Amino acid sequence: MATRGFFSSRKPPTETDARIPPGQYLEQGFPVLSAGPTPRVRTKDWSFTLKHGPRPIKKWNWAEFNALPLTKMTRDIHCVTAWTKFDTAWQGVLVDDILADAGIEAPTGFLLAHGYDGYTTNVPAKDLTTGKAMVALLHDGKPITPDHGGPARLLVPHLYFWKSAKWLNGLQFTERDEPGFWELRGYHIYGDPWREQRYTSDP
Ligand SMILES: Nc1nc2c(c(=O)[nH]1)N[C@H]1C(S)=C(S)[C@@H](COP(=O)(O)O)O[C@H]1N2
Ligand SMILES: [Mo]
Repeated sequence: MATRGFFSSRKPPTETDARIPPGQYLEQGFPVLSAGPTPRVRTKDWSFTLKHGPRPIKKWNWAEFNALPLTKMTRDIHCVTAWTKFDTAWQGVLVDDILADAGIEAPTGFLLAHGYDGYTTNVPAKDLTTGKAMVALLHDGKPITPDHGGPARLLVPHLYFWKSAKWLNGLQFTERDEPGFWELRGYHIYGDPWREQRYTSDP
């Protein structure tokens, strides 16, 4: 057997490695992860409500929501179950544009996202605004399939993917950072994949 140099068994870090957060692997497919059965929401029955606590600020039906400015976002996504998928392509309405249409600025520092399945997840307002997040309506140029959260899902690509609530039907400003479905069951309150914030006890 030939003698190997010190580092020859290790490949030099690549651009690909630099895009994969610690403890993640690169996935080519698009796994489906849902806590329960897939709700089938027809667009004619769909609505989206923006709330401040219990108080509705504004409600949109499908046609009204689709008339808001559409933005494209292509981002890497990171699931806490350890897969990372590169360059996922979405189109939807930036949370900034939803707030602008409602004529408000964030009234509190925190939000809860709500899904038609009863799922909730908390995200700080600063992580949903300034172009960081959208309510996605299209994936790869086509309507989002029901298993991936269609008709509409939240996309918060810089946090673990459990923050990207599927079957979205509302965003609610809350006075405090209130843990959602997975955050109450042991997942981290914030969920930054680059700091590997998987579980409640992670710093
Ligand atoms: N409404 C709702 N949103 C949800 C979930 C869910 O069960 N219900 N699962 C979350 C989890 S844990 C993950 S990893 C992603 C998975 O999205 P995907 O099925 O499109 O990969 O959706 C998140 N959003
Ligand atoms: Mo997940």
